[in-house]
Amino acid sequence: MLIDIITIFPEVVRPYFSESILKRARDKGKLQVRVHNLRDYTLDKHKKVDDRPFGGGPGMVLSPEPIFRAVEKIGLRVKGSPFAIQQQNNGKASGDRKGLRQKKRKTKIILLSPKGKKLDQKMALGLSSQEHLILICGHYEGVDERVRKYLVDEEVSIGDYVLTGGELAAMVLSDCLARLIPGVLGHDESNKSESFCAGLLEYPQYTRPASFRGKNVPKILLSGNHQEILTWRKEEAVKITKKRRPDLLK
Ligand code: 6GU
Repeated sequence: MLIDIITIFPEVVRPYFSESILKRARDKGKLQVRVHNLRDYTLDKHKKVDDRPFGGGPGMVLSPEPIFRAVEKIGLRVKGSPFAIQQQNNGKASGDRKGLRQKKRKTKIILLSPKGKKLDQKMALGLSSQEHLILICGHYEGVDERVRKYLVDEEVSIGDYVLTGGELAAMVLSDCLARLIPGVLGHDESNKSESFCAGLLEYPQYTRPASFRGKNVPKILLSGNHQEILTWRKEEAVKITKKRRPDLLK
């Protein structure tokens, strides 16, 4: 999978992909991440990416020009993307790519914003088969509506709260997707969504020592009886899910 991230804070986003499972996914060649500075795509000599809202009101709105230019430029470099095809046909790319509906487009363009559809594991599974994602990090009071209307395929939020920008959301989504790419997780870290406790909150885990400050690990976990341990874990997972997230049991 290739993920292109368009942001005004590339230096905030980049380091996250150099650690842990994200780094491993990249090292294994399963994931490629490119972080682009939106300012590099401005035509304005002051590299201005935003402007005041028409109609008045507080804050600033991200302008359409740099975002369209960034997406077009990134798309052109990817073989099979709608922009590459469009360029072949017309000799130049245009923002009007939504007229060019293909059965299975390689590139999906996602805007991260609190107005989007809420991310969950099901949405992540659907996106994880995509070859190429372009993630646009929204900011300030908003993004010019024409970006939504004429450029973006999907708008995604990571929950019902407001963040300063879409950067954290882009990292959350990328992390969640990377774990779903086959071969990224080792055998020992098998994906919980495939396990016998799929859809449930995780059962309690313990490690050594068996007795810590007088508090003991449940005996069953030390029994060596794998069938009984499995049963216990399932029961515990159901119990905690009932208590904290009854909505997940439906
Ligand atoms: Cl994607 N962006 C912002 N700014 N706030 C959010 C969000 C995204 N998802 C939840 N809150």
